[in-house]
Amino acid sequence: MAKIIDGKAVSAQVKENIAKEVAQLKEKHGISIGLAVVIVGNNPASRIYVNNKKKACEAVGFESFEYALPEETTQDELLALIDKLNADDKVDGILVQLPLPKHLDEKIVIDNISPDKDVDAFHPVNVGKIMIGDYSFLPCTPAGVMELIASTGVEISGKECVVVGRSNIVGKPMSMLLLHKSGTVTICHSRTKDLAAECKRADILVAAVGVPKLIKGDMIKEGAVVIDVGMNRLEDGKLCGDVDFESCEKVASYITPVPGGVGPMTIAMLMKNTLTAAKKKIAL
Ligand code: L34
Repeated sequence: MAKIIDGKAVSAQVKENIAKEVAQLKEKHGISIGLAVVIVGNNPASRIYVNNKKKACEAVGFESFEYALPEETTQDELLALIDKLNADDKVDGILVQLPLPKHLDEKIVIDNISPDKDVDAFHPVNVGKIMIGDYSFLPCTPAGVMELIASTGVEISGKECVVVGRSNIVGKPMSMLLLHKSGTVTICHSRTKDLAAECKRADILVAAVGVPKLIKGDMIKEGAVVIDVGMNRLEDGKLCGDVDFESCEKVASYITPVPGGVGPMTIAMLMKNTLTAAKKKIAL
């Protein structure tokens, strides 16, 4: 039976360390650190995630500024808000919760966030830095996954790492972080010919495709580390990952649950990036 990786516990530890540093910065430099969180429309899942981010800000000692905009907000209105936040000294980090309503262009919105305040690391400048291993800002979800793998003590170097999913926010940056730790990385996606065969080779498997319970126990290698980034809401309202937990926990050595796995780590890494942004501002 696999050991369960406790994302809540690991994230609590990360946040505790951040809180200590924030308290010191306040004392020594008298600064306060702020995160602006922008949410457009009424996506109930986004609302939960944004609330969790605000709670985390409070826990580590950041100020959070919420901008909850109506569904019918125009692109120009949203860009005007971002300009204002880019120029606001109280705001160290800017997060625009995705997905945005369909009439808004996510790419243009992200391009307009100042790269120095881009605590999601979604801006092309920061994405480029990730490619070359310069982590000014960590991509939150992949960085959280790396912390969870580190918590198991399993070495990445030389291991077969399989990432299922090729999104810009998870799959691609995830693959880069594993590569930088000298894993042998395979990226699988919807056109992959034999997904089961690819997964079966993985010492470390990261599932981030958004297909409920896609990865079954008979698709994974005995003793694999299995990380589930999936956050699917079933019709009964229950959350479910991309990994079929019941069958996989019998085969894996370590496995993350959903909820309580990667989600809380994404938020902890967002806090870390916001602290990084604030420290850069005062050139620490
Ligand atoms: N801009 N948009 C931007 N940045 C992000 O980093 C995100 N993401 C994804 C969606 N859109 C984004 C998040 O914040 C996914 N995501 C996220 C964050 C937190 C949690 C899940 C997804 C989370 O807190 N998960 C809890 C369960 C929450 C629940 O009950 O629904 C968990 O334990 O996994």
